[in-house]
Amino acid sequence: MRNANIKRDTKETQIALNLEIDGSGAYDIKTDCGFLKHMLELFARHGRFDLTIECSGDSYVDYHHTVEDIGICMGQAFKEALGDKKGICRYGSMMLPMDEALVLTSLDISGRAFVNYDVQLPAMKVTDDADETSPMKVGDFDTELVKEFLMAFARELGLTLHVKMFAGENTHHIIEAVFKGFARALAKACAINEDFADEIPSTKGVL
Ligand SMILES: [Mn+2]
Repeated sequence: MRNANIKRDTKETQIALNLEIDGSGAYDIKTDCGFLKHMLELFARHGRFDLTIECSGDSYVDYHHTVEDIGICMGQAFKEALGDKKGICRYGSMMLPMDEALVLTSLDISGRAFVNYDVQLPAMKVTDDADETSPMKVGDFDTELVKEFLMAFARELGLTLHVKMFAGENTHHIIEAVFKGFARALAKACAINEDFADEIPSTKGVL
């Protein structure tokens, strides 16, 4: 069984997370960050990971700690569940359309953390006559937190991750394409290749 239980308690967040990589896409996500809950549910469903998360935290500040800390726990859970990574496909890519949005996710469970996040979300002007713009929110969710989530995840797992947006106008669609594509690419990379199920897919002999 490739699974992991992660507990993380800080003054900012309290998280209990349960992951089964070879699952059926069953999920139970408890966090007061509604948009992240929506994204994690479709992550579990599209990756066919079983995922339960209970998170309480300082969301009266904003969702920064909640999003980043869940990213940390997710990365730790995948790392622990994959163990020595024997037999995994290691690489995974997905070009994912979501209506008008089109996002490429390409990744390598390399043991080395690297994130290239090339996603240009629509920005809004701070005021009508201002030149200054600020990133969009989806509901009460700061969209800049998507990158924080992915960076925390990649750092803990040791994941090389490229996310590149090719088209998109609607912020909700674009971010949904990121999470669905990430889930499907990660599921491919985690999958066992039966042709070399006893091998670690690296000339170094270690990942
Ligand atoms: Mn949606």
